[in-house]
Amino acid sequence: MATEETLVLVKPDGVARGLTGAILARIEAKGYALVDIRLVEPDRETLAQHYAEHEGKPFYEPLLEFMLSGPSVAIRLAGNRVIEGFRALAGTTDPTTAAPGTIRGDFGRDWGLKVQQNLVHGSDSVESAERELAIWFA
Ligand code: RTP
Ligand code: MG
Repeated sequence: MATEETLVLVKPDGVARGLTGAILARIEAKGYALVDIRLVEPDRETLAQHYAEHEGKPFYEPLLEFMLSGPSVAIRLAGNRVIEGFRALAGTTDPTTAAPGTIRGDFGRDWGLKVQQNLVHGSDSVESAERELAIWFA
């Protein structure tokens, strides 16, 4: 079986708060392999592709504005069951209630803004990972 890959993003809040290193340390300590990593400043079109499934939702526009607010770090990450494994490391979407011990649970909270600023993105399926990796590592 070929080793699975996923797309991880350290979102603008994670980069701006200087948490990239701490997040990478958790990923490396878990044993996943960094295949590629780059600082990215996506345009609106790239983000619209990435978040196509959320178009029309109330948080869609604030989400794009947030993602345009500064650089992110894009990571191609590999390992057996890395898709579900990274999402377990990340924790649930809402950082206020994400379990302590997860990235979102330890470093995130509600800042009273229009969108959840939850530090990281991780692909949610093999299909999503293939689609998203093609966007960010074209
Ligand atoms: P992600 O895609 O970033 O890994 O996170 P996720 O699967 O846990 O969350 P998803 O439902 O895909 O939503 C994508 C991102 O949109 C923002 N969001 N804000 N009600 C809200 O304020 C809200 N809901 C979603 C978050 O930044 C979430 O990660
Ligand atoms: Mg998602």
